Amino acid sequence: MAAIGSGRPLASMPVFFSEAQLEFEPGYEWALGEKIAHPEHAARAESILGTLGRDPAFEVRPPESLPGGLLRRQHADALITLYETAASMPEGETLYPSVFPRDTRSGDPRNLHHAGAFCFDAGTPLSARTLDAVTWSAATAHAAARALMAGAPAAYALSRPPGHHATRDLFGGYCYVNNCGLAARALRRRGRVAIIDIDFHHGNGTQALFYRDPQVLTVSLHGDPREFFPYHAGYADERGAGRGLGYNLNLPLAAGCDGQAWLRTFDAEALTAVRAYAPAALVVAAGFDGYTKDPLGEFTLETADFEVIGERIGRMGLPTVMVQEGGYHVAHLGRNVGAFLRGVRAGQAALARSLPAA
Ligand code: OKP
Ligand code: ZN
Repeated sequence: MAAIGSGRPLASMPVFFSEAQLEFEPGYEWALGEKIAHPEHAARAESILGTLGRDPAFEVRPPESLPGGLLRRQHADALITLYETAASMPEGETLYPSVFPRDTRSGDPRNLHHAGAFCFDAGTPLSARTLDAVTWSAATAHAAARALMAGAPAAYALSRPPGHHATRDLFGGYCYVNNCGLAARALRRRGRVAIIDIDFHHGNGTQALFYRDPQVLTVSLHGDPREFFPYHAGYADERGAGRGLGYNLNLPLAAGCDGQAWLRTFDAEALTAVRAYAPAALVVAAGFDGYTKDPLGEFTLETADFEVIGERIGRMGLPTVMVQEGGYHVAHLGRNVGAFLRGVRAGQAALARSLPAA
């Protein structure tokens, strides 16, 4: 078998996506007492497919189905059982947990009235379609990691619903299964893995999964959690625990942060930490809600900034899986993702040209 990412930059980058991911629609959520259209809807994936689908630089294909039992190796048995229970909800119905017991051990995952025991926020609904959609979303991340292990230098998982807020036991923040976690776990068999989270929101789920694990470095740049979701995690003093101490890096940034300031922190802190760690592979939690027009995020990143971010990542010269996270300006999401992925390719290609031929 080829070493991970041993290939030259490919004629086309593999993009994984399954139509089943379009079947889940959260519909609405409550924002400070008001019912609003849910930002995490299927049109996001269609926007991305609209850009990548007609660019020969990318090859969109369905992932292989996830190996049985894989979700339960990363997540609590009860969490997955809850999604299975929800699969028999009446078609078209959505359930928003609203009772959150402080003692989460009291939850029965076969009773949907107990869903709040497995959830940490009220904007992340369950329906009959949730299990199928999140399993296929997870499959895209797993397939992208497998593409690297087969020699691809880079691969993109169009994972929707997203994953970086999902912990071992809890769903929330529009996330049900931690897709980046699954990619990192697949790659970890070949060596140390670094995860860089560029979504506007802190990846609290990913942080929690690997908090005690020195084999996976987690780095996140995000809006200051004193002001932004998930509020209860993402502070700079969270640095890992036990043998994992020193292998979690949080870089909170102030609202209004622009591309220049963002990239300064990215280079000086995030990429420096990854370089020092010298991982065998990189996973990027690729959220685009730092975009200046994004309705949720409050940074002022432009489309061109995402291309530069991609290029810097590509120039790291590491086999890289990009896993889709947030990004809610639907009309511009596709072009932001396209710019980012083209940047990664350009960065990897530039590096390959500057190295002596093998
Ligand atoms: C998901 B991802 C209150 C708003 C709650 C949750 C944001 C989840 C973002 N109704 N917002 O990181 O892009
Ligand atoms: Zn986000």
